[in-house]
Amino acid sequence: LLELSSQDLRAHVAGALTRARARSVALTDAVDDEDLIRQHSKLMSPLVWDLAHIGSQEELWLVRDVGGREPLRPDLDDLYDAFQHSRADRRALPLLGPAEARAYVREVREKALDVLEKAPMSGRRLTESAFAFGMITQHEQQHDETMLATHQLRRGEPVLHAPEPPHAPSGRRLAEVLVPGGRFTMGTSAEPWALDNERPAHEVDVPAFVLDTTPVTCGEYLEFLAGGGYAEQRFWSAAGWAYRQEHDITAPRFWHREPDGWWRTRFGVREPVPLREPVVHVSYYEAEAYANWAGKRLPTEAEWEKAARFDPVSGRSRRFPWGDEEPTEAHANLGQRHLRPAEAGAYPAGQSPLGVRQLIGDVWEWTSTDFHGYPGFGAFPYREYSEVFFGPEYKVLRGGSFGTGAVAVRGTFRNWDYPIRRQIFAGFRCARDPRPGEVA
Ligand code: AVJ
Ligand code: FE
Repeated sequence: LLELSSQDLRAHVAGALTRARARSVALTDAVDDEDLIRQHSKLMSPLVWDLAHIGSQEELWLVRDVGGREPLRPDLDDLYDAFQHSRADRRALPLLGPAEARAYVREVREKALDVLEKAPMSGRRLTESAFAFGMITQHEQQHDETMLATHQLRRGEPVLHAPEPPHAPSGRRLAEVLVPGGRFTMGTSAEPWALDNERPAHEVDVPAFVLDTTPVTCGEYLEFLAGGGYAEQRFWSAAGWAYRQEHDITAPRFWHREPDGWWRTRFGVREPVPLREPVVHVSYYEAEAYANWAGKRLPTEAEWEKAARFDPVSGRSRRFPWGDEEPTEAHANLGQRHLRPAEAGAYPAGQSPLGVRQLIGDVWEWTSTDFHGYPGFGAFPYREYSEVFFGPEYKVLRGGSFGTGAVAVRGTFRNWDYPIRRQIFAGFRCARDPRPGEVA
């Protein structure tokens, strides 16, 4: 990215901003005004809040900070500050209405594109300006994924439509692979749009482990249900069992038991639970219980990243499982191109050198690691991006989902959430220690 000429860099940034905006517009134009201001769940903001928040952050970081321009709407700073108001409280704020919010984000975008035309795109300021544009592009895509999760929570007729994802190719495939032990480079100091928590690059020794080549499917998860997975405390951690009991959780979110089997609701469509598709909308605690039931465990974050980035031939950590090229439609199910995960085993072109598939896209994958800064972590551009979340109450998720924008995920990207959360597009894959004799 930083090797592009300043004109090409401007065009690249403008393209990424425009794609994010097309998605935000599609997500907010899909419903009527009443739906935009409604709070569909206390876990989520009204869609109209996300929209204006996207504009407000863009005003702060691009128009004011990079561009040094006068504030457009300083009166909005507090309203759209995520730390001032919890999601559940945002509905009651004197928010911009749908038409005002649309006009506001358009006006901010015009100014931001003007800043982009005039910003120093070479020399020392380049890295900083390019990062600010990258951060804001990713921020919009992250809120687009959040808005997609809000769509999943809304009731009513389907309003979003997309083609079906590809099937998995037929033929035999290994169910698990051995990832050899040894040091690898985790995190990055080079990726220009990496956020603070992905930095810096550092060496980690990861002993040999065995990893599933695909995420756990709904069909496999149904065996856990049928095998008493939700009924037997021994599969659950203490915190997980308390949560399962308190909320009487007996299946993934959006699943319903009918006389003829298990069904689910997906963006307003009722359909039989698809057996070959990765399970989605499970909490960390359910993932952990499944892994225990299966005689396995969840991967650590370092294991996940080693499987996704380490090239055993060169010994180098790459940007993506398939190499260093940006994701294409052939590599991964990203960006809401499809409205569901693809069958387990799909996207052979996106597999890692060891044959691990769908690490990027389809479903976010719970890891067993708490969210912390890497050795040498430094917060930027503000502590609230990630540092204030470090600690044992958040678990790290990796790899992105079908709803994650391609610019907002990579082999080093770290997401985090509470272990009880199920409205996000989260699934998991299992790992285990090698058996005696399994390591050469
Ligand atoms: C990285 C997805 C946890 O949505 O809370 C959006 C991203 N940060 N606005 C979130 C984010 C500020 C963040 N996650
Ligand atoms: Fe935000």
